[in-house]
Amino acid sequence: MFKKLLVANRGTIAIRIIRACRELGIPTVAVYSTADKDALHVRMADESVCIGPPAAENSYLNIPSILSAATTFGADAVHPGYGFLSENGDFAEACQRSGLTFVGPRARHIRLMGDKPRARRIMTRAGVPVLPGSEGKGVTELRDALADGKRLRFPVLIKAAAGGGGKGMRVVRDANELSKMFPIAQGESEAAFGSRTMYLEKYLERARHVEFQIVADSHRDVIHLGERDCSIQRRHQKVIEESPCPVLNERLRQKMGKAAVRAAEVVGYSNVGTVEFLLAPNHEFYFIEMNTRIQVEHGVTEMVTGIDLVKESIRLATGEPLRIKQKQVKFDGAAMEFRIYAEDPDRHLPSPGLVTHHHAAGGLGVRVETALYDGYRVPVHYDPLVAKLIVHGATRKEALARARAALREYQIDGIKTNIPLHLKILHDPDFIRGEFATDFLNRYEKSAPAPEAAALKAS
Ligand code: MV4
Repeated sequence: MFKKLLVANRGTIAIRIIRACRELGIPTVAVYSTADKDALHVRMADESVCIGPPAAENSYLNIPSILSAATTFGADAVHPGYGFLSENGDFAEACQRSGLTFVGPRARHIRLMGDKPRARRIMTRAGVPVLPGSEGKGVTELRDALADGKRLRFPVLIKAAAGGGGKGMRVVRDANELSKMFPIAQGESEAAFGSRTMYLEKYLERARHVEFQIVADSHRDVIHLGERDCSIQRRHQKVIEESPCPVLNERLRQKMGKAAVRAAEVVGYSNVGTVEFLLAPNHEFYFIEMNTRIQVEHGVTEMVTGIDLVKESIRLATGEPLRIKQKQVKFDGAAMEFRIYAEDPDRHLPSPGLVTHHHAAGGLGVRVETALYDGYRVPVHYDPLVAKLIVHGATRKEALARARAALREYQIDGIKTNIPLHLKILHDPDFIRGEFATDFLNRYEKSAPAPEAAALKAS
């Protein structure tokens, strides 16, 4: 086992990794920016080191700074968590070159899955269904994009070849819109990822976003731990995730699970990962991308399987083989995660500042992952995710009841959060029935009236 692990992250995931290391008996080193000197992950780790100023580019994304912290403190492993350097192939490679084990897949697999057109190509060849879209290496010229748009028939989505998670994504409904939006999307992709290469995909309306958790060892053994429905998103930021997906039957779960395992197997993937699919209303499903990291919503899968994914990621990084077979994976009940963001819900703006009072909800089937405490100041420099409330129940109905009770109990004073939005969603009849798709949250946007309200006006 590792002698010491450096946690190359902050916030909820840094704390989650430190807890896993405690259980495994591995001492931890926290890194922090000057904006995070009072952060909980710094207090919880065995040792800590400042790696730079607040701007992430100079601290949590500063590869030389993090590597020198790891070697100075005698760490032999680095856990990147999610976000920041977690899907940076250069960082994974630099760790190995410095004699550090990167807790995650090999650099090759990070790069491969980071190139979305290449991932689509590999999946097509492996018999994993993908949506009709641009072939080859993607498109950089408008005239090629227009040819693809015509072939695919509108509406289509413009996506960044180096993107992911919906960043820089644009729906276009005709050739005129495509001509206008293509250069804009390219500019955004250039700014965000340093690449002007895009690809087009047929736009699937009213789909559900269903992703499978996979776990793979470095001996080519791969299993899946079921799915998470992540359809409830706002501007490509997930808000609620749940497992099981309310509309999957056992036959479809097995079919999609097999496709997810196949996706990991064909490339020889190792460690934890997520295969994202879109599920159409007619139950056809399509691979959209693979995430080569532990995800924010991993806790949902942990609650239904009882498997600690962070401990697994660390064990797998040592080269340990998988200890369970697919048949031994047991799914118990239903779990949901509610992401609590420090944000002003009306104005859609982050709401950083001083937390004057924090009381986390508790009780049977209630789990809270947070970096908040009384008197903590939420910095302006990073992602506004401040807590994750995860509930588990024997049934989805029980999980919903626990979520309502827990969200009423949860108190965060001093900053604004989206807890009121969660409580509204928890009373939405379609959400309660499990009948929702990726467009669900539009009805909670000020600009778009709820379908019922629109229907009333029309009548
Ligand atoms: C799509 C799609 C429909 N058609 N691709 C968003 C996140 C990224 N991983 C992929 N995403 C989507 N890709 C095609 N071809 C729908 C989504 C999508 C979505 C789109 C609009 C509003 C909310 C959404 C939530 C989840 C997925």
